[in-house]
Amino acid sequence: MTTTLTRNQTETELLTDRVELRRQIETVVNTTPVIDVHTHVFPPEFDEMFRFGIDELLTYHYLIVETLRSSDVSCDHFWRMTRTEQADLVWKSLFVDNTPLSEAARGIVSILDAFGLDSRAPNLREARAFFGDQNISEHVDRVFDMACLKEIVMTNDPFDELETQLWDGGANPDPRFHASLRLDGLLNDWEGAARRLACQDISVDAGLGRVTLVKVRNFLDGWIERMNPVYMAVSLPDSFRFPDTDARDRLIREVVLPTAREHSLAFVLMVGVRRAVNPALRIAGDGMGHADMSALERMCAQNPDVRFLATYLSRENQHELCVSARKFSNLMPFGCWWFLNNPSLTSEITMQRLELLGPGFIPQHSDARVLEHLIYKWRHWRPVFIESLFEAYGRLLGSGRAVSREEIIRDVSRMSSGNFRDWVGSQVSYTE
Ligand code: FIX
Ligand code: ZN
Repeated sequence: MTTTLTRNQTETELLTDRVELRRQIETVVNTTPVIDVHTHVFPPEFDEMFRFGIDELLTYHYLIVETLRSSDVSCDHFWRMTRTEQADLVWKSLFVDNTPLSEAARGIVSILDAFGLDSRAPNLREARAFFGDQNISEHVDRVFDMACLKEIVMTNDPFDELETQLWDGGANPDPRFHASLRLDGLLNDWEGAARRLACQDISVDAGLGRVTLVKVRNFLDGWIERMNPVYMAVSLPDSFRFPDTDARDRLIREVVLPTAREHSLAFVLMVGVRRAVNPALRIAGDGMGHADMSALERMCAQNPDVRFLATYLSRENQHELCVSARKFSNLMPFGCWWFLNNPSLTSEITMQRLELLGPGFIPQHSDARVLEHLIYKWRHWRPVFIESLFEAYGRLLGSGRAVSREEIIRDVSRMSSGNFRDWVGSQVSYTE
């Protein structure tokens, strides 16, 4: 049941019935295309960096750790196996010998189900044949459709040799794939960066003298020109401080922030990762820790003319991040990162953000590494978003204000793409 009210001479259908309210939220969320603001997915033009299909999906680092916990295979042995053997082992351990209850394992079930493939199959024959038969460009379109995605942001590392070759060769990615300039190599390992810069005939001094700072700045300017990124980004440890006394601090202060300001590029901070807690697990070996939010607050306070996007890995930082965002209008919280991307936590975090920030945040990003991850990450997210919005609009109704379908569309569009577009500028499109 809906009530019609005439307000400012506009007819607005107010959703006063909870069943109808829920139905409208579901329809809007399930049909509003999203901009995925942080992924590790690349388009087919990026050759080997374009990852798709069942073997890539099963050798996702989330599933590798789960496999090594439930089989007798050692890390060393696992890394000596071919990718096909690794995928077979993951399949047997997590999907045949066990029930795929974890979020990452359920993700594979959702992907297989989306393509009509059997998640109870005793081996990967059928799935391999299916993915092997796909026309790649049609497959990419289909995945974007299935995930209801409009555009995505890649993670582009200017120190990655393969990637450098692609950009040097005039890479021209599918316009749905936006670049982002990832600065981990520069900011988290200055000694290594100095060596890699030297290999590119950019000689720098370890002490970060004035000439070196200019060279690093030129390096970033060059990459911005080549990649046309939508933002610059870095992942940071839980021990991150600002100000600090290390090379990272000087590089952020004297190179990155001026670059952000002059190119009008947002700076993305992903905080709380403890890299290589278990080095034997390689890419799967990172952990997490609770970070000091006052570092970000100081950065926002000292740089009111720079726009920051931030995500924190620890559950304990989520409430603080909301409070910081209330204090700094140049700070946009985004996504439920990595170990947080499980329904129990995404639902808690999203509710907390709605309560403290209204629609002024970017609720989710996928962090997908393999094309078809986009399907499960977004399909698992939408029911959580629907529940959270139903709770929030339902409470509003209880307080005496019903919303209209148009208002739901406005809010969902804002959170799905509008907030990001406002932050990074018109390079990305607006979802209406
Ligand atoms: O630093 C990052 O961008 C992280 O998201 C990744 O490095 C991490 O391995 C990941 O895939 C998390 O989802
Ligand atoms: Zn990531």
